[in-house]
Amino acid sequence: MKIFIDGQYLDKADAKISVFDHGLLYGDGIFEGIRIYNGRVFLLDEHLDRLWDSAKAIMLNIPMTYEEIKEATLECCRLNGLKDGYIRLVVTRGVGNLGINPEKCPKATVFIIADTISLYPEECYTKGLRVNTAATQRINVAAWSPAIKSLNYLNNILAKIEGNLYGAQETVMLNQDGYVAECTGDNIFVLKKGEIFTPPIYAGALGGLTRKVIFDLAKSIGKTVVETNLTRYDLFVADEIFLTGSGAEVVPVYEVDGRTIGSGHVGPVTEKLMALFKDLTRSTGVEIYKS
Ligand code: PXG
Repeated sequence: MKIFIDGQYLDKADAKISVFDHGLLYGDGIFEGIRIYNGRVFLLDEHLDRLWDSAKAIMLNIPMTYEEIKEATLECCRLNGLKDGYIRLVVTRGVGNLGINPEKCPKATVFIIADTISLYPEECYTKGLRVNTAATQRINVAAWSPAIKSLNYLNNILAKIEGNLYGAQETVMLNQDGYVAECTGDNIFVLKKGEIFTPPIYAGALGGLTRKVIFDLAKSIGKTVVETNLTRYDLFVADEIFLTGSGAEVVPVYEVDGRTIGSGHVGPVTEKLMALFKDLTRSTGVEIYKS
């Protein structure tokens, strides 16, 4: 396996970064998790746009051009012969000293891993997920915005630990006002009486690219997604709930905090959107192997 680090394609055993890298010391950095389907990188430009937005928000200077990162990403896929898989693109603050000051880090570190992906078991898509709500609140948008796809996932991990203790497969996080923000690694959608709802970004969610795709796919079946504050009650009484993310794709939820959602089976709207999403992933994206 070849991994890109700062301009070089290295063997996995040699792909190492410094213990003085602030990405490691402080979680000071940003990343993207990107899927490869059918020889194409799905939503590559959208991921790169979000990477640049995250960089801007944390005043991180990406030491490569957009085109250079795009090409390095595709080259990583080629060198590893991938047709389907997962790309982890990371930009850290770089090597500094043992103080938090980012000004002491002269150059950001860029690395790109392209690998196969271990999917959720098939049962999760046919039956759905059992989900709980964490006591750990989502970070406040005024502290550091969850819209920044930062390397600091401790907030999500604390919620995930609660989910593990509960025996849940995913975990809902609420914001400081008690409204639903998102899950630890996915956005959340609720269907009630034919309408689709999702929390707004300012409730403490990442602006998920899969979330955005769902807005478009919903429109294609004549439905508008309404961005609005949701409470746990709204989840309990939902007809259907599904989660979205590059990793999870579109995955149904059958239970939240012990309450069965709708019929307890995958609902018709979720099923339709799952099928449309699958078609889209197989038919669009940036080609890795141009003939
Ligand atoms: N919220 C959070 C906190 C995330 O980490 C999403 C929402 C969905 O965003 P996208 O743009 O992917 O639709 C994420 C993304 C994994 C994995 O292996 C997780 C994500 C992405 C890729 C892989 O768990 N989460």
